[in-house]
Amino acid sequence: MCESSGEMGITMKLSFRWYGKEDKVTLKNIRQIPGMHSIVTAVYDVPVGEVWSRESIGVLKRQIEDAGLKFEVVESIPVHEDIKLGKKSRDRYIDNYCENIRRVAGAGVKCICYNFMPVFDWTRTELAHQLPDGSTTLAYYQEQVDRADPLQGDSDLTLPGWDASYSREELKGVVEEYRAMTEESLWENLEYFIRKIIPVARECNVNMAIHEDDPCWSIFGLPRIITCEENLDRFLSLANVTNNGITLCTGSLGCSGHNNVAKLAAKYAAMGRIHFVHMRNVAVLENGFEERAHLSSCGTLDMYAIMKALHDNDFHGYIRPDHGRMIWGETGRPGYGLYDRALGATYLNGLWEALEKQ
Ligand SMILES: [Mn+2]
Repeated sequence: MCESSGEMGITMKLSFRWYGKEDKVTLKNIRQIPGMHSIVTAVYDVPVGEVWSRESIGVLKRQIEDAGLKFEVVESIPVHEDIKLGKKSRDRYIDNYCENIRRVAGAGVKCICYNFMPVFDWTRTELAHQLPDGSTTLAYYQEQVDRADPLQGDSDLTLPGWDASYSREELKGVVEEYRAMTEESLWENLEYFIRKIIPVARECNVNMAIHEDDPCWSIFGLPRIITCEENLDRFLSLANVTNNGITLCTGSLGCSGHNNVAKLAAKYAAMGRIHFVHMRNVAVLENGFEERAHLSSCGTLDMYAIMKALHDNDFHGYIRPDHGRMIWGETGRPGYGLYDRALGATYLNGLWEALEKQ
């Protein structure tokens, strides 16, 4: 029986995203990945902005603990668009958000991942781009994004990751609202939100961990602000307390050649402000990027250097393999199959063990 890495003292806690009992990847599967500590999941049965029922939270906790794993990370509690847009109705949604923090903290959750991206969340143009080895992966090609501009009337294209609950007209409406907004006003709305939620997180002993914008540049002229070192510094200074931290997503930051991810990992880990890490390798291309296998030589990122930066700066938060390719004939949710993410987890274990022992 191998020990979970999380039980061996102050070290990283290996985790794995699970989409609930509808997920083709089962808790049993996940439990058999060596060193697995905790499950990363969320309540999916209520609309964005509403309060999660204690019952649904309790069911998740029970399922996960019955499988021998811990329920300590939520990804994510999504932020309602009215909060990002700074509408009058935001106060109600922020109250709900605070209540969700209290409720998941009450169930033992220690870390909450969220993002502040206008409308589109993560953006890719292909979900099953074939790599030379026959595996398929998620990819982003700028020329395809340019063709899918939601405000171009003659374009019927949509992109994966778009919120399907919006009609085309609604999507146009909300995109126009954001286009009328500057980056500075998005910052103001983020600060307003942070000032309300961080005191609650402190009371509840929960670490909030904002996820960088994915990819870390503006899409369709919409403002995006969690994109680079300068902006991460600014974000952390909005509330200069441990509970106001980040999810370091190597793929989101690393798809832009401007970000030195290992350097950022060292800096923010040393400050004690990285609570959660998404480890993913990407190949940075002239016209975008492709997600790749975790191994450093498969992409642009030096995964060893990033893990070393975390290790050498006493990182002891949660870490999970981020998206995986589809391999060995597996089908399912793009990026979230079992096999390649499990290979990724094992690779991360190997890097960490070597760092511990050297
Ligand atoms: Mn991520």
